[in-house]
Amino acid sequence: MKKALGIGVLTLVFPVLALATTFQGHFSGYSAHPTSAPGVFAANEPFTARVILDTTQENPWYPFDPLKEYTAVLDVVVLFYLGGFNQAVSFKPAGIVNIYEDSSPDANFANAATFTDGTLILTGQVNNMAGNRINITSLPWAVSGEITLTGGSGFNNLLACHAGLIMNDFIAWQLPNGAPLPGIPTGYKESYNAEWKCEDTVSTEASSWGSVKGLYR
Ligand SMILES: [Ca+2]
Repeated sequence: MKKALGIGVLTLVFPVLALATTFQGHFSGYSAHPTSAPGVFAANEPFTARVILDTTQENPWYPFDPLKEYTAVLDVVVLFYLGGFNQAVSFKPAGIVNIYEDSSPDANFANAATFTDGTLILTGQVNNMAGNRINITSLPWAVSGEITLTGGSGFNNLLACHAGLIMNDFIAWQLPNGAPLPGIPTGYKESYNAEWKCEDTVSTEASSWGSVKGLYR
């Protein structure tokens, strides 16, 4: 009876370990594009988002040090924009994401250089970035895309997502009454909320319980 019970427990534990885990990185900040109005885009217009890592991360794909600052700069160019009720935007291939680790936190939206100082820990190429929106007041753009991680001094420290990150982002600029979203710094058009994640399978052979638990801290 005891042996049978032991096998039963093992079969309960292993399917859980084999499930895919979602590893996350959440950043927030603001986006800028030189010519078009907030929430509107124009073909060939450059689009830049500067974002800061949120301090609390669940299942992070990188061993973020809570004492340091992590900033990301997204640089893409608009390929296509469609206005109207069902709005769409797409961005040209081979956009750029750079992520910096700074031991002296100084991120300031009034000074772009504070987003690129420190160590360039991850570089990535952005492809298939596109957004859609139903033109109802206050609804944000929902943006998807793929970041292929290509290098950076921290590439070998990645906990997961070596193959890349899926973008699940939002661009917002209006309150529900149509008033401009408060707090958008001078020189920026919208707030930019970035959720860059991947699904990775936790190996039952390569992971000890300690390392698996560590991923959830
Ligand atoms: Ca900085």
